[in-house]
Amino acid sequence: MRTQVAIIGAGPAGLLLSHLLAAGGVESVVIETRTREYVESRIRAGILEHSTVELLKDAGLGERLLREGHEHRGIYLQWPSERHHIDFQDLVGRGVWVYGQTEVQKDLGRARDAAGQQIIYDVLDTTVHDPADPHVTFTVDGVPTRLDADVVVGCDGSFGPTRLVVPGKTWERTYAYSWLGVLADVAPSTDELIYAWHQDGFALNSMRSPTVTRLYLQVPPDTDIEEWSDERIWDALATRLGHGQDGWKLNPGPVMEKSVLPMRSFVQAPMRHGNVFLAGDAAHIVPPTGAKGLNLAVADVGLLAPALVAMLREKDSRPADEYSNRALRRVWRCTHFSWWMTTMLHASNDPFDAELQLSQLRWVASSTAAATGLAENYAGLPIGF
Ligand code: FAS
Ligand code: PHB
Repeated sequence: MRTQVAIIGAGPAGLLLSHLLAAGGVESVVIETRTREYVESRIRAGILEHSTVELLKDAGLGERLLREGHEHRGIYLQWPSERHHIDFQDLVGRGVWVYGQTEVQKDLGRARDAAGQQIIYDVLDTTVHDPADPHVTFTVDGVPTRLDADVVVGCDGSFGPTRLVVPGKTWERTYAYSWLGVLADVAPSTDELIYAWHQDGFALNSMRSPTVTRLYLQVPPDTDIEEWSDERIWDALATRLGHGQDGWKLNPGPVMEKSVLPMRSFVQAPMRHGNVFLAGDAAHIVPPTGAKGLNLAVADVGLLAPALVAMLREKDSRPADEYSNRALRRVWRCTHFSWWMTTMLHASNDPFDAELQLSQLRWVASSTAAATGLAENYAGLPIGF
């Protein structure tokens, strides 16, 4: 098999890259180790930055998003007996959209089907060879297969193989806690997201639709989900989110899914070696507190797709040569912001930390300058920042 761009991974980065390359007249083949059903059913991100929505709209992928998604002006920051709205629209003139990654994934899959995109699911033993003149080998239906390409892009997520053929430096930070994520079949108890600091631990009240709520609890990193009954989950959420405070009530409901998510920061640089590139979680991981993971993947692809079109169609390699440095500027900005939100909001056992966190929260809630800093990072900096 031969193509211009071999894309490893059919997550949002991989499918969006194939979509934007095709729009630029560049052919690709996508290979994916899981089934399509599995990829589309993974419950992950829920918040799209303004620039992500603009890019998806410009790529012809915004119709259902604009119809079924919900635009939010901002978020609430909360700590015991206080809740403050941070209005991104007022502060920086843009908000964010609530639209689940599962829906983005389905929209991308349908668009690629309509375009006749070749996506090979259920592959095994993916290996990238010869970064200078790359090809990919893998097994599908028991048949060893070779895919030759001008370029290989690793969109293979946090544990994919492509990163291993891109030499460079890595940075990693793990956190002393994880998130317990809950999907509940109940109307959200709030109009916009509530990020709550509490001495028992952080809690987040997010959502997916007018009838489905998404919630998270800070838990110890080695938490066994079996230790958390639905009742215990709802009790902890009610305590941390301020149920009964100023008349506000948390509506409990049937839990449809619950899982424990690890928290870590990871960056690999550079994001290119020869004609092998990295995009999305393959190159960087952020703790989800800043709602940056999916948006960073989109931003990488928003830079890489035109660079590869220039390289392969116009024989202009300058944008591809600049890709890694330009992408990493945003990666580090989002890595810092995700670390800042995480360390500001997650309880530790250190009373000094607690005072620092509460002071920072009071400052952000009362200072336009501080709130604007949060707003411009959360709502998202322009692609190519
Ligand atoms: P993805 O991981 O989505 O896709 C990579 C794809 O490559 C996968 O489909 C994988 O099966 C495939 N692959 C891996 N190895 C392969 C191989 N050897 N051969 C072929 N294919 C291979 N972000 C948020 O903003 N908010 C959240 O709440 C949030 N929650 C998350 C929860 C979990 C459990 C995880 C893991 C991530 C979460 N994220 C969240 C981050 C997430 O949304 C990612 O940022 C986003 O999926 C990145 O997209 P991709 O880079 O496409 O990586
Ligand atoms: C989500 O809805 O899944 C979500 C929202 C905001 C975050 C993390 C996750 O910071």
